[in-house]
Amino acid sequence: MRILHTADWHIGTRTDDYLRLDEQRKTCAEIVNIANEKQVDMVIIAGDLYDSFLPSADAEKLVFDTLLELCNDGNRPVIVIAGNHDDPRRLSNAHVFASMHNIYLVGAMEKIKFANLKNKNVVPVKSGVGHIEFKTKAGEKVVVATMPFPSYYRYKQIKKDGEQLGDSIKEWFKPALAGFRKDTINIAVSHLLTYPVNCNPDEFANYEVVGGAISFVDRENLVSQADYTALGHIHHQIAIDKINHIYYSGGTINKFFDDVSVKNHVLIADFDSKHKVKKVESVELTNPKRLQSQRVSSMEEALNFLKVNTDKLVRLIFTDMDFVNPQDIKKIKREYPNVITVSVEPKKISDQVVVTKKDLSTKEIFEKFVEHKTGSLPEDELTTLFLELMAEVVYEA
Ligand SMILES: [Mn+2]
Repeated sequence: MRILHTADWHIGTRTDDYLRLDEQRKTCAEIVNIANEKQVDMVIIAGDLYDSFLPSADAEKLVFDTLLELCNDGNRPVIVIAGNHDDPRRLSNAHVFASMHNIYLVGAMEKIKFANLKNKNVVPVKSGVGHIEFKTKAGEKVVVATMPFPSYYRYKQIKKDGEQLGDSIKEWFKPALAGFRKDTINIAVSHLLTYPVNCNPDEFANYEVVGGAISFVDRENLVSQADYTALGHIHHQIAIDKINHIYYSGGTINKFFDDVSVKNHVLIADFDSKHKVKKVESVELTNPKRLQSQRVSSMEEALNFLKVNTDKLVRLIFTDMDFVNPQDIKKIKREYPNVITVSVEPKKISDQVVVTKKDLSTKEIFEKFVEHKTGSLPEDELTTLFLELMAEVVYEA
């Protein structure tokens, strides 16, 4: 049994105002090719299929076309869960049609419905709340336990006093994990942040900013009896736990200019006859663009940079120029369609000390706000409560 694990496609996304759909079309085709060439038996997409709750018609078409190709005429199950960017209901609305093609669009923790498929390489045989079991022609059995993006809001629950999200997630995941058996290959799928993660401290600091420490799920809670855990949400490929096989596949697009060094991959996991992971292979995607933000102080410098960076998407920032000729900018945009943003910084801004909200932590912003309104700093208790609430809001967002 061989699975392909991918996540965070963010179909329909833009960088600044630049629509990335053409690039995503190529990446989707590349993923289909990999699945075919590697003769993958099953595909798992661990959330954030779309970039927004209301994807464009073009984004939806690309997703439907790609899922249909991936399922290989119903021979290869494709399991998709909702990420925080997906509207769980909108995603699962198409399940009623998708399931006839061996495609499963899971938005919520409910019983996964399947069609009666026959004479296909891998067919669904039974299901329950959050899980589904498949059987291959060779007789291998696979159970996939799904947990779409978990938040109190999505699971229609009110956070109780002293309750940790991580503990609740463990409870919510239970009915899905109940599908696992000793005689099956057991695969868990979710879209969340977990710790500890095996990445450099700078990256980890970024994740903490995104999720707030309160929103991280202890990886111990994910281990359970899964032979492989396919995660989404973090756009870098990370092996959280190589012994228990907990992986983030990473995304398939670089959305931000600070992602410059990130490469995109899918993961391919092979299971042996004893249901254990035999090998996990990372396959790099060649179509996602690299992004670079470049500061230049003259037109000559800009052109020299652009001549050797035609393969990247570029944000050009002119510094130390009193006046940039709009004709020159037009010319750059015409000759270098990969330049997606041009901006001009007023001279000497670097000499001034400007403190913006970007330089402050959420705690500092809150304290400054309370001090401004009341004349004194907030009590520690109030700050803690505020940060807890913020962490949940940010996590959901
Ligand atoms: Mn994402």
